[in-house]
Amino acid sequence: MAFISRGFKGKRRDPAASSRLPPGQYLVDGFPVLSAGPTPRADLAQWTFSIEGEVDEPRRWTWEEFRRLPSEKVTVDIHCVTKWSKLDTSWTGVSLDTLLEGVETAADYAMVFSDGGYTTNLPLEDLTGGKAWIAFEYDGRPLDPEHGGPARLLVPHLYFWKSAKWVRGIALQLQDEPGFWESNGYHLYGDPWREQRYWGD
Ligand SMILES: Nc1nc2c(c(=O)[nH]1)N[C@H]1C(S)=C(S)[C@@H](COP(=O)(O)O)O[C@H]1N2
Ligand SMILES: [Mo]
Repeated sequence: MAFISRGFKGKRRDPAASSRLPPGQYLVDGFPVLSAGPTPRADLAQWTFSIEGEVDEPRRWTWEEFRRLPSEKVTVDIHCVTKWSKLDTSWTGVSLDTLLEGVETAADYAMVFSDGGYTTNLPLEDLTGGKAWIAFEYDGRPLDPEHGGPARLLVPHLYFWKSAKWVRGIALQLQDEPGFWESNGYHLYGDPWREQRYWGD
């Protein structure tokens, strides 16, 4: 063959990356900020994380207590319902398995709540089994307030609106109820691989 290979320029489709992209998603450079309201400024001296609702005894950690819990570094792909995805994002956080250890509950659902009033719902089993963290570092640095600092939920197997920023706790519930975006047309569950973006998807 006499053709000279010039290599590819411009947009290249990396097959390994595209197999990791759920339907309808594209890769984004940078890290977009999507917030439904202003960025709350947490006072760490007042900050607590709670597990409440249908529990034998509510649990509550101060920031110091929370930071003394064992944490993990995780590298995960994230997928926003507005169609951007980011591969291999790296976080440090406390596994929900650690926070829920020993909690006795009849609940099957969780309502996650945040400073500023944001809420999001998910089945309790989507928070356990190594699938969810309360993250406090991104790329080895304290989480930026715009991205949910001091701490946010990270539940990467669901659309990123489930990863509540400025998280303050979880209410365990016997029944599923819509949170903020779920009450405004977003899917109750939000699996990106099944493209569950909106009601009826
Ligand atoms: N408290 C709170 N958490 C939130 C949101 C929000 O508006 N408030 N937006 C959600 C949505 S729609 C997305 S896509 C991600 C965006 O996170 P980022 O701003 O770090 O990219 O946060 C989710 N968590
Ligand atoms: Mo989103």
